[in-house]
Amino acid sequence: MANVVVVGAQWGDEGKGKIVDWLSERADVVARFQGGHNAGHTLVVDSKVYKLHALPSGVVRGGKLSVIGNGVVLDPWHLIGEIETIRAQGVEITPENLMIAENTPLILPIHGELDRVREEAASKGTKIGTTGRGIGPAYEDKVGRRSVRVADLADAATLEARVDRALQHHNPLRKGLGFAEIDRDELIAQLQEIAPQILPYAAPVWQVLKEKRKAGKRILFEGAQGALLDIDFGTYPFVTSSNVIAGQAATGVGLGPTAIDYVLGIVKAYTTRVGEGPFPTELEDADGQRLGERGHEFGTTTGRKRRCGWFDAALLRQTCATSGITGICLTKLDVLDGFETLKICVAYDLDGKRLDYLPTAAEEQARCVPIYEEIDGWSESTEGARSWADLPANAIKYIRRVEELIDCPVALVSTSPEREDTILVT
Ligand code: 2SA
Ligand code: MG
Repeated sequence: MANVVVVGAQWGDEGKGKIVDWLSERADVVARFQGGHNAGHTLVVDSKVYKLHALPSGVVRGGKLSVIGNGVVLDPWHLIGEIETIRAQGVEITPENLMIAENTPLILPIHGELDRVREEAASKGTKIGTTGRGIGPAYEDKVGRRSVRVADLADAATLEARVDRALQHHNPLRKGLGFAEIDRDELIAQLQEIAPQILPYAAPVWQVLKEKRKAGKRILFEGAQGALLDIDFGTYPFVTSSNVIAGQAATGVGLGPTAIDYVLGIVKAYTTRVGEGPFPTELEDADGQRLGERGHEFGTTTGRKRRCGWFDAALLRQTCATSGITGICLTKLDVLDGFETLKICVAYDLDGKRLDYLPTAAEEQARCVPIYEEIDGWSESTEGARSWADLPANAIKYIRRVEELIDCPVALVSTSPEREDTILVT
């Protein structure tokens, strides 16, 4: 398979890092196409743990080109810090193996501040539960045509003009919030100081990828967050500020949709969500606690506890459609080991009417009651299973039922964070 997009098909944290790493062995280029350092991808390679936020997972493997595409919002100070951390773990990062699209918008300190202030001021019901990394405000500036982009760092006059434009918006906004105005010269000086560390990685990514394709090289598109956090198709407004779904892979690096050959959806065998917003199958009982404990469900970026619940096939049918998912990888199956009975949400009850999808209106979403199907669990351990034959019969039944309900084939099953503990379903 030539060019593969990996997307989270739930609310993120489905275990994309491991699968991207596993697939990157066969790829020449690994590209991030949306989000920023709100992502948290944990990789375990030869028992060494790498926690990546802004860097594509390909960096930890030698001989790959890692790309940060224009669909990403980039905090240059964070990136340099992350590069230093990963370098200290023995990984080589150079302008030969890392490229940043010149048209990538930057996350500035004002964005992080605004993000956190808004969250603190919000009350229950309006709070989003963001990562506080400035992602939303940075995307607002991109769409508002007032971003400072990577290429602007190269020319003093352009940089000044861009900063002035951004501050024309931000300073009055800050005043309204009771904050001190941003000193333009200070911000320009900060950007000029970081510029020489960022610019060596800047490249016309769209052109580089065009040439790579011509040369028959394989591109792996690494999604962050999950399809239900998509700005258009997620549980709006409790979403992130980028398009997360697979179509963004093309726009987010500068290739056309015809460059995508396969979309792999990463799906946890149950459901988790970090942050606020609707979650129909959420469990606030001992079962939910058990999923969280056994699954080590804490955010990689913020350490926040993730909310846990049963598998929701109705939501999956939706994300398989909006991302055009070709096949799924089912992860963390072992967390379900030992449950006597498992539940799968197959549809919702809305005022006595059966719905096989989650309605768009927030107020209707809140009234949806999951309709569950019960399925027998298994007592055996599936942790570390590497073939179909290693799985208990009931675990196979569970996987097959999931496949049937979401109407999408299961291509891979992951049974531990170790890359070898993966079952290729043929
Ligand atoms: P933001 O910061 O503006 O993108 O937040 C908006 C919503 O998107 C959710 N979001 C995430 N959900 C799961 N995982 C994410 N990444 C980190 C991780 C999260 C962490 O991989 O563990 O460490 O807390 C991620 N990034 C954004 C967020 O919770 C809001 O609901
Ligand atoms: Mg994560």
